[in-house]
Amino acid sequence: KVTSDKTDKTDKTDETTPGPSNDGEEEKVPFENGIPTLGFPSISTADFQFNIEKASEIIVEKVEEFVNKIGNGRLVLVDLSHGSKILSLVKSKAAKKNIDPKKFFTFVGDITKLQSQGRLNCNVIANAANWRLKPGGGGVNAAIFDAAGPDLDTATKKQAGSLSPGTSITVPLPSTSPLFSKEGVTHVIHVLGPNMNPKRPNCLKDDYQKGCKVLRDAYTSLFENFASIVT
Ligand code: AR6
Repeated sequence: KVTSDKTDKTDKTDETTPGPSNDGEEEKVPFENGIPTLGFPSISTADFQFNIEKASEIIVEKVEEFVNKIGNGRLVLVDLSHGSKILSLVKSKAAKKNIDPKKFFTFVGDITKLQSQGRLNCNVIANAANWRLKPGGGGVNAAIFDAAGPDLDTATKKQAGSLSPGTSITVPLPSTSPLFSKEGVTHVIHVLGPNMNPKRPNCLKDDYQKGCKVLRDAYTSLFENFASIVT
């Protein structure tokens, strides 16, 4: 008798399958939609070359500070791959804190396709922006501006022409943007983190005292802006 008729994929080498990054554990993440949810990338840790160990400490510290100040809202740290170092560092540090796992979790997927590919509705997403708030340039910034279409650039320009490191700005997305209509994203929050990459403007040249302060300010600003949308 053949007993195994399971169609589940157990191949954990599949890097493209979106979902909660519970690596091998039972799925615990609730997929209820309609809950105010911020999907955010790890600010500054790729192109801006910020140390991921230090960044993971700051993310967990700031999540712990804000997770109970956002009503019934949720915070979700997103990255593209199951191999993401920042996701695994944050996951293990958050597990040691008293943080409700329904209100904060990590998620593997493309932040511009969370609903269509990952069944996770984030009504707000954060962007790791550049100081000029310009489309393109690679990373999550290029992905978000591409997915949102020209509406995002127009709406962004109405709010501001530039950002200082450690600050963020909320941009309501017009309903004509595909990111709104296909993914249910109503707001994008652009965040400018500290830059440690000498090839980018305003490099902090390894000054992590300043860098950590700017990254803390960036997450404070992001989570405060999310709180003012949802509470
Ligand atoms: N979905 C989810 N996460 C992503 C995606 C995506 N589509 N794309 C990248 N990430 P980065 P930074 C993750 O480099 O370090 C730009 O050129 C990525 O794996 O986008 O703050 C801007 O114009 C990483 O974990 O942002 C700025 O000049 C995280 O997003 C500069 O890069 C941030 O990576 C900002 O650099």
